Amino acid sequence: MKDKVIITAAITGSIHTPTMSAHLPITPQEIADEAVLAYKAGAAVCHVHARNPENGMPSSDLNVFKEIVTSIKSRCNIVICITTGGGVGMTVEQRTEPVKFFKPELASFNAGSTNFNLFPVLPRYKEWRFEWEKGYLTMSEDWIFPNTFKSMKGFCAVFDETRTKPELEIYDAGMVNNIAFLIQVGYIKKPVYLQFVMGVLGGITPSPENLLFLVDYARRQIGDFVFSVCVAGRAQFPTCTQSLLIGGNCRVGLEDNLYLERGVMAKSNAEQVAKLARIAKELGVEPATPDEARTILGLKGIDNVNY
Ligand code: KMH
Ligand code: ZN
Repeated sequence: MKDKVIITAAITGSIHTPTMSAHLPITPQEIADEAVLAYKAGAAVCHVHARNPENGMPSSDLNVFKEIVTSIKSRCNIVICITTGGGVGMTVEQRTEPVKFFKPELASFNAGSTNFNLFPVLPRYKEWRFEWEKGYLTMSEDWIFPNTFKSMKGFCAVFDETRTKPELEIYDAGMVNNIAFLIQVGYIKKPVYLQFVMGVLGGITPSPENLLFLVDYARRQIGDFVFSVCVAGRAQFPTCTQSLLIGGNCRVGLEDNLYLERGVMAKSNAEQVAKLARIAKELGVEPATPDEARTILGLKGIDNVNY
């Protein structure tokens, strides 16, 4: 175990839709407020997606991103990690644009293509708050989340140019191999930061054995790295706790899990961050500050971003 844990709060994402929780932040103001509250609860990093303020649909609009990141930066020094995963149906260009423009310290980098399926939740809802939601979730049944080697090469060029550290999102074991290859050919430089993403239908399921396997496999393929775990669904807290025990970091947030505990919806990202911080402290692990996270991850610093 390490004595510090980097807690990331993934604030709103693009998996959940407004009907699913009244607490899902939608407007730039709501997203920024949630990030600041998550910081106060112990998060060192916030992972940021944007949504159309009118209807909550995932968006790649630079003006919306700008409102979010400038508002967060004006109030706290949390590390901002901008998504390049975007949302279902977005092009690679739309996904890259916010990193090109804002040059953040950290951004997600999806380490391979996968079936990214959201459709199994459809039968749970009879009525929708906004018209687009049902079609968006239905469309995912035929969606391959595209991260070909050609597009990953493109992402690497953008990350290099902007000196943005990639948070390498790994949905399944083969993606470890993709990263090892990108390191070998010089597109990605070590030391790397890995985010094991578990529980997406199309990727690996969360279990203690699977997390141990991924970490061990990555050690054999890549050598040393810093890692974190995020889980879609109810295994989020147990798997994050396992990550604490084996020296990893943790990502929580409404992006991937709308609940605080079984049957109890989270009212905010901060509630989830506070719960994880509590568990960590009980185990003798302190939440890292944003500046400590910058040192652990080797980030370029908040003075070198473009927002
Ligand atoms: N919500 C995760 C399952 C990204 O933003 O690049 C996927 C994700 C991808 O966070
Ligand atoms: Zn995301």
